[in-house]
Amino acid sequence: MMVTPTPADKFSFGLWTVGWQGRDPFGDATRAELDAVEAVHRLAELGAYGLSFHDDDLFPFGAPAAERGRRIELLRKALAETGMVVPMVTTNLFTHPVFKDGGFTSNDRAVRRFALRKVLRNVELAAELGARTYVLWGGREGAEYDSAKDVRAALDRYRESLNMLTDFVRDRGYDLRFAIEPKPNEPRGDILLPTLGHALAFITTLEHPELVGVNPEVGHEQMAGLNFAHGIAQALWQGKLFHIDLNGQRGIKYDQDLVFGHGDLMNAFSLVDLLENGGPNGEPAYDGPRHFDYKPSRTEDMSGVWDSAAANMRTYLLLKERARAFRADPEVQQALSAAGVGDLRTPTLAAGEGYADLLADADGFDPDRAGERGYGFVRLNQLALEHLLGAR
Ligand code: GLO
Ligand code: NI
Ligand code: NI
Ligand code: NI
Repeated sequence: MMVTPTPADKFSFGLWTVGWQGRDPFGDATRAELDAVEAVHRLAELGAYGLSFHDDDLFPFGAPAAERGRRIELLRKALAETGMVVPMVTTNLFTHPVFKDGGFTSNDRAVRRFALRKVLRNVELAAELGARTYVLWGGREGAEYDSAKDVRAALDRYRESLNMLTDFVRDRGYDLRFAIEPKPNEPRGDILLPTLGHALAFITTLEHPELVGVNPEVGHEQMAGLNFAHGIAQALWQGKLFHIDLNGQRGIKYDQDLVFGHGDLMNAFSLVDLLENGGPNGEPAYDGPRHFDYKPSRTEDMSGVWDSAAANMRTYLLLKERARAFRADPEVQQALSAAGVGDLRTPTLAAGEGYADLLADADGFDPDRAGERGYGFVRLNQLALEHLLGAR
């Protein structure tokens, strides 16, 4: 079984994940600061291929140009030494108090202009480092009180910012696309563009929708009680899965950011099956980074941090292997066929058939008989579960 990650698996990590010091609303940091250069080396040794970061993960907020440049050079050197790449970059528009009412959608216009400048500068850096995706997580874009935010005006401002960003990459000729990361709440009481579906609908209103997709996160959709694998299927169907944040979440509660699979394991299995086997002919349906956005629990010391980083990749590869075995099992193929799963690919109407033909079609369909059909979905799901458990 191949559970040793290699760069070909395209695993990437946020610098803020392994670098999380364990500070939460109730407790202080439980771990020391992690140096970016060390993170690159350790992740490379574990078999990852990429590192992503927020501007402020790499250099402190408001760092003078020289300090910013020095930190970037250190990162470049670590990348060159390890062969690691930077597939995605993002902006911190949430930590500094200036963003307490949001960045792009703050009620304060000067804050909005500052936020946009912060993003533009960092997009420049992303392009220089060869990133292909720029993620926008608007954690502070929202409200606690309905009367405090004009949601339609906020969406106008959100759109205005996105339109400027797509103009910027077009003018500069950057090979970079944007990915919106939805989240229903936390840190704001309610966040704008709370789910995948809201984000996909919003994107259709932009000037350059082709340059904007989504970066869905397992835990975020599950915080809204939604089926993550279904959401990913729709994002793929709309050609909008530009990036993905993998982690684990147990039910509708705060954002847990557990290791991938340490939450809804059955849904994680379906997700990996979809990503790896969901192409039209059973090939992968997604070829971007397998990016982990998790938090090593604050109970862990540094060796626990690296164990947890490795655990994400190992779980993914184990699920990939289990999904392969599931697809290769003749009994599964038979159960899929009995369940009519493949039949859904047949168009409902024949070629050239219109409503008049359909209405005239008395094909002797008997709804009562059709209503007696057993679909065998439970048997199929049990086969999936047994493959997942390694029982088959
Ligand atoms: C928080 C988000 C956050 C984003 C990151 C990338 O819940 O998941 O970690 O993924 O800021 O933009
Ligand atoms: Ni998150
Ligand atoms: Ni999360
Ligand atoms: Ni995320």
